[in-house]
Amino acid sequence: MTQTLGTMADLPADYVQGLAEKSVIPLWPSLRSVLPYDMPTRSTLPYAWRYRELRPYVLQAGALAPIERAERRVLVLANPGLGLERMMATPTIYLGLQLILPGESAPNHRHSPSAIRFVIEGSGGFTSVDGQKCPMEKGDLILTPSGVWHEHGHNGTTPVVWLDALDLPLVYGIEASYCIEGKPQSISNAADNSQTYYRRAGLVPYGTLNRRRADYPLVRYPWREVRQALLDLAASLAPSEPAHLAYVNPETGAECLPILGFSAQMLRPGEEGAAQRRSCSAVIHVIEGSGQSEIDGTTIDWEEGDTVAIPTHARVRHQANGKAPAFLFHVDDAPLHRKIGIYEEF
Ligand code: 1HN
Repeated sequence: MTQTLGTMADLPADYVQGLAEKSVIPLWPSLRSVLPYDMPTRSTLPYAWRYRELRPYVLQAGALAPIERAERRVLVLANPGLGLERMMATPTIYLGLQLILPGESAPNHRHSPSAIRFVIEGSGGFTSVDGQKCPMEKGDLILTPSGVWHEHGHNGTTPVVWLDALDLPLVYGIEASYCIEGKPQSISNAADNSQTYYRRAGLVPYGTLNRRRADYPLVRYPWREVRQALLDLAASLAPSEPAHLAYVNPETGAECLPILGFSAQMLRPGEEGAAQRRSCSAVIHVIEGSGQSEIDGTTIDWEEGDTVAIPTHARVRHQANGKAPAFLFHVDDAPLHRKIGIYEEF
């Protein structure tokens, strides 16, 4: 093991200067900072955004920013360890709280980053995804994958707020983020695919057996059904087995988006959550209940509506409080880690 690497100060100033003028620097003084032993260097902090504190600001944005002048009315959840301007909850995950008021619409566009919406409150909102109108009720997950047209609207009577999660930090970081504006979509009157073609796990439209599989066959995952699936699963598991379901592409069984992965977990009252260390970064969003997460030895309390950032390689344990179960929505960059061959569990 190399114990002491040479530093810049060891080198003659004119040598360093001569290299810099040619846009070259020596590796060895910086090697350990880009390749630390055993554990990556992380700037991301374990951090909780508290919905109870943020909600008044979200609603105030409704008065301060007319939708026509905002395009998307969003407050960005920026990890304080990464710098507010960089708009990163973790190095790959962008998060925002988006508000849409009754009668408003947010115009049609498509972009290179992939996005999801996870509804926090309100009823009557919808996102149209390539002409498919997806109702947005509390806890529903809506996908708007890379390159797919999407616009939002609101037919209800109370404010709708949802959590946006995008792989924007990665796509922006590789200088590949851009957007195209479109005309309003022509919306089908049919129910979305979660209510028709992909009504139940294990059943797919017969025609998919013959044809090339769709990239994104299902873009809405209704919470009502996910919640019931978790309750049924938990009832049949041993108390030590986690009640945790991944959202996947129903035709391939693979993760539904290329970079970010999504899952839902039910923490039973009294459940001793197992401590887990994974290579990927993640966030949890509290759908229902309250509890706490221990992240690298720091305990963070949470309640309904809160969102918590989890750095890469952190040791994590989640526990529900009290007598009721807690339901968590997880976003992580495990699909990216798996694709590039760096995914690990410790
Ligand atoms: C976007 O397209 C939406 O469509 C929300 O609702 C947030 C943040 C960055 C880039 C694109 C949306 C976004 C976004």
